[in-house]
Amino acid sequence: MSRLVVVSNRVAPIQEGEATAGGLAAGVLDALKGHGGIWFGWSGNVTTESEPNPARQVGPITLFTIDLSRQDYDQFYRGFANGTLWPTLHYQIGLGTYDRAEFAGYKRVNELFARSVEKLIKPDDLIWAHDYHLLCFADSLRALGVKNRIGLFLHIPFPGPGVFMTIPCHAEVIRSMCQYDLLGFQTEQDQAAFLDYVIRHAGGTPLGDGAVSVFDRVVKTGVYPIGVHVEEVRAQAELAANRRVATRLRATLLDWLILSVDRLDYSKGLRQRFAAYERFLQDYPTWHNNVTFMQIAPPSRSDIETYQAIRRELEGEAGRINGRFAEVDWVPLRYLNKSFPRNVLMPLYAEAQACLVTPLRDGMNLVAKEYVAAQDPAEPGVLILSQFAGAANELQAALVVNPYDQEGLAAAMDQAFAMRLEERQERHAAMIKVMRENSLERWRDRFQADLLG
Ligand code: ADQ
Repeated sequence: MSRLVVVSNRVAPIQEGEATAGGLAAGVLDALKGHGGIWFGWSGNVTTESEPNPARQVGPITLFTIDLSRQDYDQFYRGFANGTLWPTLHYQIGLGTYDRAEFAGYKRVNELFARSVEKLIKPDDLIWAHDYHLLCFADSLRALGVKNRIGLFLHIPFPGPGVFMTIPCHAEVIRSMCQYDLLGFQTEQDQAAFLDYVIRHAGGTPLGDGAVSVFDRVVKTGVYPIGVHVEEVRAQAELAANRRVATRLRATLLDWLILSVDRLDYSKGLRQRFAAYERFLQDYPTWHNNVTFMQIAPPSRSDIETYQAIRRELEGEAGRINGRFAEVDWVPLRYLNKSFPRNVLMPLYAEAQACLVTPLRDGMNLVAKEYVAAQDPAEPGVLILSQFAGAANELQAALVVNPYDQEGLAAAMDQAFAMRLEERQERHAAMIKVMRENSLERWRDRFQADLLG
């Protein structure tokens, strides 16, 4: 069995004995716990030190981190990764910016990662990189003569060539991506979009089964929808010790709770969701005094202007909507700019009769899966899910909506509250079945097997 070397922008702050973290971290940790291995990434610190930090051992996993300089952070992280790639890969081309110096900084940090990782690896190690921060990482490793199998899993969407080509250096990025042996995507749509670019615009020849011959090498692609630990989520949701906050919440509520949980990000469709809730309150007054919409959205990437703008706007909108509809004894919208630990969050999911997950685009969206997994199968709530979340491919038994359609979303909220128990149970059972099949274990095992093969 080859040793696994995981490389991601950040290394999760793991401690032995603590509850497992979300998505990426949980999957990676499982993979590393089994046979041991290395996890490498940025420490999250911006310093003037160029020395790597001391290695840290957590069980069989060795964690290696480096710091970034201010210039690296600005050009790589705030710049090309989150100012160019993130918006464009989420189809938000109007929000994308481009700067040649930032792309140079992005490549420089990918090279820095490669030089650091090269010192740690043995010839038969399997190298598994994650996400849009590392599109040029395999290219940098190859330049150092590394011959290992190297794979990348992209957690976010990959758009069609028409959108991707708005990034001025698109051809160079694609050429670099093709230095990976395996590129994993969340959905068939993302895989097809990538192959479309490579075949029609980079001279690639399809070899069948997702493989393509391009730039004098063979690149495999595959679809690996990321999942959650279904039983673990339900157990966390039910555990009495975890339920204190949920019980307090329930005591302050009227009958119906709609919950949303997101990082505060423009791709998550919060602005459109607030507008749809206002529409719901306007068009369905029978629910007045009986319903609460609770949006949990801790700020993220708050030193980037587009993120400051969405935060300002939502604060204004929350106040305005409450001002328009609230009564002395009823506040229709609760907006919380804070994060909750998972053991508190899972019982909150279980408390909500409906969950609104309405991103404008999302690679997968694990909140949708966690919400379903947290429900009591005898009395499940209803998931209202954007057709543009990767999760919609699997969770077809959700109420699938178009996040741009305010009236449609408002009607879905009404439908969710009015839905008979039997229908809720049927929809829930169908979603749990797919989620058990596409488990986190399966995601990890299939990717690793394909990278090895
Ligand atoms: P994210 O964009 O961060 O992830 P998502 O998958 O919804 O989005 O969430 C990841 C984890 O963060 C979940 O486990 C969730 O519980 C947790 N989380 C989110 N908001 C939270 C909050 N307000 N408080 C506490 N915890 C919160 C990226 C991609 C997704 C993809 C994942 C995994 O953008 O499309 O599903 O990676 O591949």
